[in-house]
Amino acid sequence: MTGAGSCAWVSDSKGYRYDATQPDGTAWPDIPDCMLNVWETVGGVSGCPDSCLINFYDSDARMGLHQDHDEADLAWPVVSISLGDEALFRVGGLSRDAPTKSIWLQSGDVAVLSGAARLAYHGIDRVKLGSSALLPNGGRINVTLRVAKAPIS
Ligand code: MD6
Ligand code: FE
Repeated sequence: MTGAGSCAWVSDSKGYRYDATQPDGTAWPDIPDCMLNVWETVGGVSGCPDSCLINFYDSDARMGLHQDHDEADLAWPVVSISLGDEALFRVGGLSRDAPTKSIWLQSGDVAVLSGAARLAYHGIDRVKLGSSALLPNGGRINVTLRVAKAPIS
């Protein structure tokens, strides 16, 4: 896991949070323009994300059902870009026990959680190793763009 932008996600002995610096105290790199372009194209909002999370999944990585609710203003969308091996994405409703649907996300697919779906429970059930040739050693990279604290103009 790593990040970019004016704040990104860290986990340490103090817990999980958005932080303005990396664990070694240095600033996060800028969010790449190619990622900002995706946000502009699909986000449907004016104002840029201040936070970009970059997660690597190996063949047995999973992400349990969760809501993205740690951002200051939930009116902003979350935009998620899938790269590399296909992943089985499960999305449900506003309660953990609501019915869910599953969809295979392929490299280049973009998922947006916004509006009524902004707080939908979602997760990754599995990654299909070797289903994409993008990464030399396989696996999947998920990039999520968010306005975590305040939009960048
Ligand atoms: C993933 N995605 O695709 C995990 N969150 O690896 C997320 O947790 C996610 O796809 C918010 C909005 C879209 C997402
Ligand atoms: Fe999420």
